[in-house]
Amino acid sequence: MGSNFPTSLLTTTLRGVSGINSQPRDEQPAHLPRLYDIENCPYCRLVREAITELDLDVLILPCPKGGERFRPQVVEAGGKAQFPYLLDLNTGKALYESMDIVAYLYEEYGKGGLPLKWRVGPLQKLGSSLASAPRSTRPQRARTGKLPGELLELYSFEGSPYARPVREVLGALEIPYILRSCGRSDWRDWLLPGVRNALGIVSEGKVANRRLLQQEHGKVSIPFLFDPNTEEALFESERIIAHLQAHYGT
Ligand SMILES: N[C@@H](CCC(=O)N[C@@H](CS)C(=O)NCC(=O)O)C(=O)O
Repeated sequence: MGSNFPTSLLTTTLRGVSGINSQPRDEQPAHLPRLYDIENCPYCRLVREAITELDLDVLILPCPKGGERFRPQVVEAGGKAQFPYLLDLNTGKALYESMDIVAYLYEEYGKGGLPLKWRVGPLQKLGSSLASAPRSTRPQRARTGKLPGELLELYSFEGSPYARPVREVLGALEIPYILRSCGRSDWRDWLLPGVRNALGIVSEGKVANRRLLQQEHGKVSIPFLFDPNTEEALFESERIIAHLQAHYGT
């Protein structure tokens, strides 16, 4: 992935374990919470980190600069173009402000209250802004692509340096997608897929989406894309990006 990977890894490293570890959940909410999101926005990143930590599946509606597909929905619903914006049809709640959204998600879907680190909002925002810098040279403006008939499903976790470039492409093309959370909850989850393979270790972690990948597709490797429109199931970020460009690119 050329120059793409090192800066993505740097962004991940600068956030430590944030957006990597998960508290596995037994079931998902009835409706997917909707996140109007900008991939490279440091405030949206914080919300996506909490989404990984809470092991939540959500619907991502990309709103890149210059985007016309979903941005108007936010202005109409909330009165201004500010991101992140969360709309939760399970409770009817609609929120701006990253820290308010994180606190809401923990209150509604968390198990033990808001973790200490999330109580120091300004520090998190500063850390996330620094971590966003290495990716600031990536194209971030909308290049609106074709709208898939059925929603794509991306298996990802916020800290994955391989999943980030895929999310950036989906974001720029303004392609909505179901984000299937695949954070880590077990030491085996930390081994790279090739190492697990070589050692004969099967990843039987507690995160449901990881288990599903293992059971249905024979391995856990992030990112993974399922495209119901072409019925393709794809591992490997470069293959996924090529698929997106070929089918939905402009
Ligand atoms: N205090 C807000 C700041 C949100 C914010 O400034 N987001 C930027 C994107 S990083 C934004 O909405 N910019 C307007 C735009 O993109 O049109 C929060 O923490 O959520």
